[in-house]
Amino acid sequence: MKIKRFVASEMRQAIRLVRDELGADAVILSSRRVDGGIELVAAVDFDAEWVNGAAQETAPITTPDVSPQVQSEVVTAKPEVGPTSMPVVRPTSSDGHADARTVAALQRELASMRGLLENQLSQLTWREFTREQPRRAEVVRQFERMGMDSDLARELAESVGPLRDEREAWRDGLKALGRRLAVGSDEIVQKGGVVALVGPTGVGKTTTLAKLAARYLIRHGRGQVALVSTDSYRIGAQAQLSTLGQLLGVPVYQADDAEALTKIIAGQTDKRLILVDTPGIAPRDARLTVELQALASIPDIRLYLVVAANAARDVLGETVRRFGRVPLSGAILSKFDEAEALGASLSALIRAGLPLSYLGTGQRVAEDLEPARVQRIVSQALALVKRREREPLPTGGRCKHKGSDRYAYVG
Ligand SMILES: Nc1nc2c(ncn2[C@@H]2O[C@H](COP(=O)(O)OP(=O)(O)OP(=O)(O)O)[C@@H](O)[C@H]2O)c(=O)[nH]1
Ligand SMILES: [Mg+2]
Repeated sequence: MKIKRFVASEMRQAIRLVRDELGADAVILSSRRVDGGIELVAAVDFDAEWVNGAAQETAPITTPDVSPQVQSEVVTAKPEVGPTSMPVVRPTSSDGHADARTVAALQRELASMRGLLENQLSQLTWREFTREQPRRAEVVRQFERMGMDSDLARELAESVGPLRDEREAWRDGLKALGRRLAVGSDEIVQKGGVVALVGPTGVGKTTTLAKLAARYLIRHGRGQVALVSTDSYRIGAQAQLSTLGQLLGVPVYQADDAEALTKIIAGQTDKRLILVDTPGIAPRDARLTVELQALASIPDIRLYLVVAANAARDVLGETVRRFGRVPLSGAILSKFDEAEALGASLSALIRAGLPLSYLGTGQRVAEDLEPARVQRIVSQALALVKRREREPLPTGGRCKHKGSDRYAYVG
């Protein structure tokens, strides 16, 4: 179990700190006003076994009823980080021992109470905000229609100055978004080097790799690119890359571990760009950190995270957070052409401070990759809002794309 103390000037900010640091599964154990704001104590990875062990060592102080078979007692926890001691309400079964199911039930209860509290709090602050700053509130609403995270929408709206009308406020909001969105400079193709694409399964890593190779060939000619597959898990992965290599006239190598990869790279002295394909790993896969660290240990390698623009908000946040455990040089947003909204992916990247280098805009290898440009991204995000409002998604179905009708965005 990891317990940590957070201090922030207001509740929303404190909750965000907890989320960013401990993730969405964190449970808030206590909150109180302190000098300079709010103090929250939160925990993650609630460890039922540890609780069980500690239960036997500590005498109960109070035993209020929690359920017919369950009682609770107050004990002092030994946190890994944060305050030296802290009261924790701990469940015990009728024979005096905590059981995992009870702990899980309490965790769920706490999480739903936290949800309720957060909801009420945000409704209250939102009402106040709308009354006091209607222009900024409208900017927040517009960003939320784009699918941006509410907190980020609020932050962007805060940077909107005193204004004359709504249009100006919105234009300022979009400029603030443009400033926050870091983009690359086609640097993989311009600079070359050793580049590995990492990311969850099926996001388009191998296709993007081939697109980058094709873009490099078009720009710099043949003979300077090599592809390396490190995917020895999946049947067909090597064959997929070999086929793409043959189509592009580029050599393809296979590396089964970091040592082999280092040797292959060292042997490619005549190549200016070495592109390394990796197996897809789910963000919560236990192998993730080990695999990423092995890859990051290769000399001079640059890691780019591929995320799919059409992935769910939670998945995007989790992906960026977990893959961000090793230094990433940037992100590539694939399936840009399939996204119904861009706010969630942009929010995740902005929150992580990860520059967006390329956009995958379709399945064609030679054509469907663009260096990321702020104006293009923001214009598309606005066009998608307009399209969704014109053609609402039928329940359970997908909206058909009918060409892009873009708002003008001047960054
Ligand atoms: N529409 C669209 N499809 C894409 C894009 N990029 C990749 N795809 C498709 O997504 C599917 C998966 O692509 P892959 O490149 O095999 O994905 P991957 O991340 O390498 O998959 P794993 O190796 O299994 O983890 C393929 O059907 C691609 O054609 C894109 O930018 N837009
Ligand atoms: Mg692949």
